[in-house]
Amino acid sequence: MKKFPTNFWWGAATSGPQSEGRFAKKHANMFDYWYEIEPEAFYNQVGPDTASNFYNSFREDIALMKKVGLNSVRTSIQWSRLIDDLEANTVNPAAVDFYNQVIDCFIENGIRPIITLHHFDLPVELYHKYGGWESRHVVDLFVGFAEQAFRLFGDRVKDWTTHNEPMVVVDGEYLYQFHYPNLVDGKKAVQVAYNLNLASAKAIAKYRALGLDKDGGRIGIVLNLTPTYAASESAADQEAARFAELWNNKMFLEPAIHGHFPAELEDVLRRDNVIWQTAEEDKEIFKRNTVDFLGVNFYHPNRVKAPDIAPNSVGDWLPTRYFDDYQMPGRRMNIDKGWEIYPKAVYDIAINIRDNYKNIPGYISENGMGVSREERFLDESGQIQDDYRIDFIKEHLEWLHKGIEEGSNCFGYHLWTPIDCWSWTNAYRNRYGFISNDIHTQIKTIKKSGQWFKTVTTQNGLS
Ligand code: BGP
Repeated sequence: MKKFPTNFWWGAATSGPQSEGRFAKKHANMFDYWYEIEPEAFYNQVGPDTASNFYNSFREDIALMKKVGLNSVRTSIQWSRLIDDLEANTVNPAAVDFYNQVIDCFIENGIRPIITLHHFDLPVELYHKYGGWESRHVVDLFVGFAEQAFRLFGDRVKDWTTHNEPMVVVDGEYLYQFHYPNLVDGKKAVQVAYNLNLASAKAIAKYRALGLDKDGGRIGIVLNLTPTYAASESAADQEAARFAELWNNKMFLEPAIHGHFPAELEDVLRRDNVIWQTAEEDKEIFKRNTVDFLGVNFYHPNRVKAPDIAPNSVGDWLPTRYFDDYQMPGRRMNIDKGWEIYPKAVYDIAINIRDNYKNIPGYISENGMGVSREERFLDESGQIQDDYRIDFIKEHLEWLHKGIEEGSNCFGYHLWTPIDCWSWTNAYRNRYGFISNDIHTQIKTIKKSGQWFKTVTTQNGLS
C-alpha cells in the first residue's frame, strides 16, 4: 500500500461558470457573451446557460461528491454573479445567499471548500469598456470584488486562490485564438500577463490586510505547469525550451513564489520592445505578496523544438518566434482531447518546486482525462466503466507519491472534475468527471472511477 500524508486532500475541482449555469446572473462573463454572439463556436452549440445545473441542484450534487469520498472540492465564485455594480463593487443579495448555502453545504458534508476568484470569467462589460486585463483599472476592480468575497465568506473558507490558470487567458484571448476575443497580439499578451500577476499580488495584499491569514486562512494561486521538455539535446532545442519555460511557466511562477519576474524574461521583452508597463509601487507589491500555497494543474507535458524560422523574421512580435511545439513520435496520447499522457511529469514538477521554489506547500489542483462518448463504456447496470480513468489517476498518483517520498511538500490531489461539466468551447464533448451527467435530463450517476476513488480516500492510499 502506498500511503499518503495525513490530512491529504482527496478531491476534485470545478468552476462556477462551468457548473452553475447562468441562472439569476446579472452580468455576462466573457463566455456567456461569446455564446450569445457566436453559438456555433461551441461544440453542438451547447453554451453555459444550464451547464451542470449546480445553481439548482447543488445539494444533490454535493451529496454525490460526498459519496465518492471527496474531502475537499475547489470551485469558483463568479464575479459576474456576486457583484451587482461592477464599479462600486456592491454585492448581489441572491448571489450572497447562493454562495453562503453552497459553502455551508460543503462544510456540512465534511468537504473543505477551496475557492477561486477568477477562472477565465471576467465580466464582459469590463472587457468592452476597458480592454479587460489590459487595464490596471480592471485590476483594482478585481481586488474590490475579491475583498467582498473575503469579507462575506472568509470566516468559513480557509483556502483561497486568486486565479485559475492565468496563462490560459494570455494564450486563449491574446495569442492562439481559443477564447473570446480571439486576438493575436503579442504586446497586449505581455501586458495582460503582467496585470494578471499584479491582480493576484494585490488581492493577496487585501486578504492579509483584512487579517484573514491570522485566522487560519491561506491564499494561493492555481497555475497550469506543463513542464517543458526539449526535443533534443541540441543547443537550438535547449534554447527554445529555456525560453518556453520562462514564458509559459516562470512568468507566473516566479512572481507568485519569489516576488519578482525572471530577469532573463524581462531582458528579452525589453530587447524586443514589448516590455510591460509598470508603476513605481509594483515592485514592492510583488515582493510583499507572494502566495501561501500553490495549486498545480497538470494535464500534459509541453514538448518544444527550435522554431523553423529565425527569431528576427519580419512580423509582429509573438513568443513563438522562440519556440515551436514538438510532436514527439511514439508519444502516448489521449486522442479524444489531443493531449499527450505523461504521468512522470508530476514527479518532475514536484521536484522542481522542491528544489527551486522553496518547497512551498502545494497540491495537484487539476489533473484528468477528457474522454468522448463515454456511453460506449456503459455496463448493463447503467454505470460507465471508465477503467482508463482509474489507470490514468493511479499512474499520476504513483509518481506524485514518489515525489512526496523524496521530500516534496505536496498536500493533495484533485481530479478535474467531480461531475461532468461544461468545457468552454468543447462544451460537453469530453467528459472528465467521477460522476456522469446526462445533460438532457440532468441525471447524475457515479462512474466506476468514483467508486474506486472512494476506496482510495478511505484508505488514504493506493493498494
Ligand atoms: C483546465 C481548466 C478547466 C478545464 C480543464 C479541461 O485548463 O482549468 O477549466 O476546462 O482544463 O480542459 P477542457 O475544458 O479544454 O477540456
